[in-house]
Amino acid sequence: MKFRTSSVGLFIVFLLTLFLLCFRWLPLTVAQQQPSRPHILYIMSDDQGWKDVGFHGSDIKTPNLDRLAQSGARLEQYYAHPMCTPSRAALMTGRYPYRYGLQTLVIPSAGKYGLATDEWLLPQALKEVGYKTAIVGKWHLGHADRKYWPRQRGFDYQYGPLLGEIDYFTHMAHGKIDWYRNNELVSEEGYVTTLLGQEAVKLIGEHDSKTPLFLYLAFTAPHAPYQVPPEYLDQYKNITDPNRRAYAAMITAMDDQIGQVLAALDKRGMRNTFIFFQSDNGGPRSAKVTGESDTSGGTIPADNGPFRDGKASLYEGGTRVVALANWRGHIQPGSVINQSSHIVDMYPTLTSLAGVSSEKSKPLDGLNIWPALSGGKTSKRNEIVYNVEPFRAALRQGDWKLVWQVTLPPRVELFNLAHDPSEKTNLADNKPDIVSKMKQHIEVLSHDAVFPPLFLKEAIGAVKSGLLTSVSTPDEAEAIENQP
Ligand SMILES: [Ca+2]
Repeated sequence: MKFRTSSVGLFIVFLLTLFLLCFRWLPLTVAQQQPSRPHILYIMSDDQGWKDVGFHGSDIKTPNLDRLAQSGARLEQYYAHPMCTPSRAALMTGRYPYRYGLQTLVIPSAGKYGLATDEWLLPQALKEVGYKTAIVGKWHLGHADRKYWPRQRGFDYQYGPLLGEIDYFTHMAHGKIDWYRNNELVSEEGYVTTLLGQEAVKLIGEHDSKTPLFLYLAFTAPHAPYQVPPEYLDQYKNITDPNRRAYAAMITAMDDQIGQVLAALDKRGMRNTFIFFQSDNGGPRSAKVTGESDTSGGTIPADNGPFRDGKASLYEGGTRVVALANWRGHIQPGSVINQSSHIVDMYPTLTSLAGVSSEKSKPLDGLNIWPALSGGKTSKRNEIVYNVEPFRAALRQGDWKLVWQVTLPPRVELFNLAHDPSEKTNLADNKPDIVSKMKQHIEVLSHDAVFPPLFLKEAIGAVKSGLLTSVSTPDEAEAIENQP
């Protein structure tokens, strides 16, 4: 009996110890895995080259971005899509753009389509759990119908342009002002980059810091046209090429505004802010893709460092973009993340940090990369889908990357990115098994792609209405021939 009593006592002590251990262990685990939800500042630059920041060794001055990188994490294998619209759509949906028809090119200024309204967007998800949501900057996910506008897609507040490219001083595109505040056209004076920074500062200044804030600050810089106030141009007297000089100055002007926004967060005591910065695609390396404005006065200014080609291309120069994450007390200063990640990953990463539990989104392509950002844990991502289009596709699996031009004459390239990040040596003939396996996987993915992409659908419609509804005459042909 005595023996039995002491056994029961020991058992109770064991249970109590276990309980206390669990009690102590649980909150620690929760604190590590699900930190208290932060404010979110998501900064996007437009068409910035991978190398065009101080922390990648550029001569372009970006002291505020450098400071964020030094006190946070650089993501050195971070991918986006090669152009504006698909990248921004991927951020908003957490899903690859081929699933909803935005995989090809960008929404042109005369385009009538937009991001499918049955997608459940990031601001909608964050708003549901109490975030105040604001976009300050470029949208480029549909402008011809209000149903595509940011205020209709989950943003409480909107300021900036809807199109892909505007004049930095007149805020116009093709003779029309493209500058809105909360869906109303506004006529304001000022340089676009400065106006966006000032608006973000004002918004933070007026924000109740007890309410979590999601601020999507989407600069148009340094996208063409290469325009900048003289005080920034004066900082680069050493650069003789006019395009590179203005481009460098535009990036420094943006960095200045980022500094102002960071100061505003500090002033309001909003230290618990997760900050992410990235370019939406690689810097352009061809005049054909700099935009609609004339950039022939100098060189193509963006520098993608060691990476091949640039904007619009599926090579690394178009898709591997400059990116950093910063969150005081949660991300180790000076971290370098060498695991691959993709812009679709930011949706589940941010919604997880925000504590979103609803499953209103369609099945995500993105994976939560917080474990990799916070503690260097291995990401589950082993595959990057660069794009799936009717005429081309690219896929990365591990270190292998397949670039496939499907149209005749077809071209298949296979690179080992670990040994050949500049994609110089095509190994397709040496590794037919890998090529075959990766091609098969792309074909499987292509069955889920919207066909034709919305750009081509609308372009075909425009061509039909133009070419199939009238008869051209020799006089018209002559007039076209004689056009300046
Ligand atoms: Ca862009």
